Amino acid sequence: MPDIARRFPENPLLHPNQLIPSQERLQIISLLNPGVFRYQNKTWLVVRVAEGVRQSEGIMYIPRLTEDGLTEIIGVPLTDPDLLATDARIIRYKGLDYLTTLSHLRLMSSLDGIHFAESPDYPPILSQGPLETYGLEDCRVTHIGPVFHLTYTAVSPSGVCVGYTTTLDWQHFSPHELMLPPHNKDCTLFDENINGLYYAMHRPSSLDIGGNYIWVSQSPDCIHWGRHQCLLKTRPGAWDSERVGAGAAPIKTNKGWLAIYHGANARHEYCLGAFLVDLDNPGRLLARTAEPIMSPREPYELSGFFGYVVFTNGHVCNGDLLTIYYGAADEFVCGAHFSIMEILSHLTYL
Ligand code: MAN
Repeated sequence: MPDIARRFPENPLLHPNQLIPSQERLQIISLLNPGVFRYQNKTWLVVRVAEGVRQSEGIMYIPRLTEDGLTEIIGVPLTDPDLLATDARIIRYKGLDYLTTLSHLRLMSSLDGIHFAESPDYPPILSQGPLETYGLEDCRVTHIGPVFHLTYTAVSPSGVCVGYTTTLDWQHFSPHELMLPPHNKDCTLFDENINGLYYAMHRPSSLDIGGNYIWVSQSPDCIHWGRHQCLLKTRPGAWDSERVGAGAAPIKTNKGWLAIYHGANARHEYCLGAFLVDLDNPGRLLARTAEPIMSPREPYELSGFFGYVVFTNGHVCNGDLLTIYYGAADEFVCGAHFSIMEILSHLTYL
């Protein structure tokens, strides 16, 4: 498959063993899928820290939170006939779905965009309330005026939905809100209002008729979302045949808003592609890449917690240079450069 990414020679930038678990009884399984922003002349990552319980012989442990934020660990014998564990990420037990890991978000910053460190001045972002008891994942950060908007995946027994919070200083956050109900994830705001309205891309899922498509919606206040339009669908037989989901805030170019997205096929292989929407009407799709612009090929992308995955939800732009940060094999954080002009040249217009 084609690949126009220039990967950082320093990859992976972050390994799970580089940070300390949030509690002694947990271990960090993966550092992945960071949201990205610039603040105080530094590049910052909102890293997803996925933690699990060290497995002991014959027992599978499932971590989750109570509604009061306390960690609870369920132990299930591997021989239990009610246990269905065929995916490294999700298990079904007694008819209910659980995640094998529990994620929270941590801030890490860097002067050079390569070496990232945590600071005690910036506390982790932890689950709040009943809709986040299976954790917070895959945060997108959009900077509009003085406000940083965070849209992330909030998981609980009630489903997978889009959570939302804002901050001005990364030390104080507004109470977490439910932005879009289940099943919905991969939500990013546009970093400019268009015709006086906020715009967001997101990915609701339909189980039977329909599928895992990217939708675009608008809002007068970033609370009430409507005028929903289906924007980008999966393509049968292609690399993005099963699901598509938006990355970080689309990039404004003179040709339109350029969005980087992930697509997966039936084998759960995740690649990145790009599409372009109209500057004045983001519900109008103009062009899309036929082939991926980046596909898993390095050892750290091909094998890990969940292999054959490149997944991005954060980037920074500097002129023509696009730097994406991405999760590799759902275990490591990596970086890659692209030329925006080169991505544009790979688009096929509709
Ligand atoms: C889903 C999400 C992501 C993850 C990919 C690949 O889209 O859970 O967090 O990176 O799958 O496993």
